[in-house]
Amino acid sequence: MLDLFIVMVTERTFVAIKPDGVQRGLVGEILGRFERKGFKLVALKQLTPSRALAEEHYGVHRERPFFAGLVDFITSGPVVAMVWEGEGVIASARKLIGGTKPLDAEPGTIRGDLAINIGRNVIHGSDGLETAQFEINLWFEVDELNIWTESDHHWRVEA
Ligand code: DAT
Ligand code: MG
Repeated sequence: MLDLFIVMVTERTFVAIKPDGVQRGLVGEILGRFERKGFKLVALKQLTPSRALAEEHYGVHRERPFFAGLVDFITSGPVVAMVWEGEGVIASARKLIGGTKPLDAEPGTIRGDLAINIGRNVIHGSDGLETAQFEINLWFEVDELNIWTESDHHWRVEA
């Protein structure tokens, strides 16, 4: 008999706490905001990115004047890389994160509350569906992504 399992994968996004966030002891604060919102954590690891990984991750910015400094910064120490899952998680994570320039980011957002400088803005989040898929594949192996259901799932998401 053939058992056929169809796994419905809801939207996922890639989020990374940058070296400044890790050095400043903000990992718990930042993780907590995504947890409290109700999104599901499906992958988490700490690593110091290689230059190759950083350059690929920020490839769209390769020609920008800040690119070299950005790669130096992101490879300077441990990063906490995550995948969060849930309906609308890509756009919602960007809202939780706030604008790129922390001084312009709204209070209540991660960057608005926890950062000052554009080059030290504590967190990265994918900016769209294709970017999210690209970045998840770049930072994680398939077997690092956990398929699970929160015990209180029905209290978060209407059945
Ligand atoms: P975001 O991280 O909000 O998606 P982005 O993709 O435009 O922003 O840029 C990637 C990162 O590069 C950003 O988080 C911080 C850095 N960066 C962007 N613009 C910069 C600038 N003008 N000077 C220095 N760093 C900059
Ligand atoms: Mg970006």
